[in-house]
Amino acid sequence: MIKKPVRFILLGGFLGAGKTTALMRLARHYAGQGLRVGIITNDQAEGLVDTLTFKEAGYTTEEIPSGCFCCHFEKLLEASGRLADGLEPDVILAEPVGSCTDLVNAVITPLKTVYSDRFDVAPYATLLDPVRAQEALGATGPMGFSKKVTYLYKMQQNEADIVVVNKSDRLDDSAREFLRELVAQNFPSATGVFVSALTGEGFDTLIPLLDSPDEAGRNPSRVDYVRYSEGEVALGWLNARIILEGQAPWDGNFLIAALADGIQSSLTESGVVIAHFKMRLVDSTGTEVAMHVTQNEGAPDLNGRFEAPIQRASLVINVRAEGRPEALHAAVHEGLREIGIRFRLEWTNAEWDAFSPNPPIPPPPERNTVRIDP
Ligand SMILES: Nc1nc2c(ncn2[C@@H]2O[C@H](COP(=O)(O)OP(=O)(O)OP(=O)(O)O)[C@@H](O)[C@H]2O)c(=O)[nH]1
Ligand SMILES: [Mg+2]
Repeated sequence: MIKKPVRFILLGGFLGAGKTTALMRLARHYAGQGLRVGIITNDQAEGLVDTLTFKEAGYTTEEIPSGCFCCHFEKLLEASGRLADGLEPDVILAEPVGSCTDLVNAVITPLKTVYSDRFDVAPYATLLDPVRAQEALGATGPMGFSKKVTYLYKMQQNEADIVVVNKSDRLDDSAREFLRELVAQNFPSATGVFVSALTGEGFDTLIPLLDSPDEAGRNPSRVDYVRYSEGEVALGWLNARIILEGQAPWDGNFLIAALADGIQSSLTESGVVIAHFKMRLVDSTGTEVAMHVTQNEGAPDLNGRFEAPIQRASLVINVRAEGRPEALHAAVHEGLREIGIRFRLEWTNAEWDAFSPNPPIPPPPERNTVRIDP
């Protein structure tokens, strides 16, 4: 039997812009329409918090670790092939790693041309965090990224068919108007939309755009790979998995907030610019609290609550930031040392990985003409 091409929706945007939150909302929408939804996640590292989020919500999820979709195009084909063989999805929702750009040339164009029998590619949308956008596009912000990372950031939106300003629940009318102008001036070829992945506002506008038969990837950009590499390697990644064990029970809600604050302060003191710092603390009953920070200043975003004191828990820490991996390592280590003393607990079984992403590789020209069927 000949299979119908699967609708392929890639949702890009910088680290912490809200891709996972928005994709969860889109997944619920399409599943609610009776469609089968498959998810593909992507990161420079393995064992992603995002993959767990999608799997726990019950979605069949494939993870492509250790590099971006652009550099792992074959793995993207393989992952969608596995979804097609098992789940036979109607829609694939894909989240590229938030430090990746040139997705139109490297992924969307080959999928919609060479593999049009397998994929029906949706217009390409990227998400923006409003605070980050104002910093990166030069409007405000003393604690913004360097020019190197800002180049990467701008190129991410430059190639989008739809630029989506997310987190609009935090915007008043004047901020909204300001951002509307900023997006229109900087990315005139894209359609601008405001949404809140948290509340659902604006999805009644975004979804018809994603579902429209408009051509995907109408704004391919000419990415300077020297500058793109400089931007990517200026970033640092840290992943840690740790067991925390106390001499006496402790308050997990208090601990995760204190640890977030300690690490955020240490990162800031060492001049590291936070892109996305996330943690998950899970107690022995399986209760968990997730924490996200997407700026150097401001309170962490905490989801979930422990109702009882904890004696033993597992902790996952992911930091993505502009800074050297050693500085990320030192800040996280210091944060853990402080809570160790304060809560009288020990941390063991630590698995650490701190690194800068590998420089990206331009897509080979034959990707747009020669088919590979892994
Ligand atoms: N206020 C508000 N917060 C949001 C919204 N969407 C996402 N967030 C928060 O922003 C933070 C980052 O969201 P994610 O969905 O994990 O962002 P991401 O783009 O997937 O991040 P990476 O995978 O690290 O690149 C979390 O604290 C979310 O709860 C929104 O519409 N409004
Ligand atoms: Mg994510």
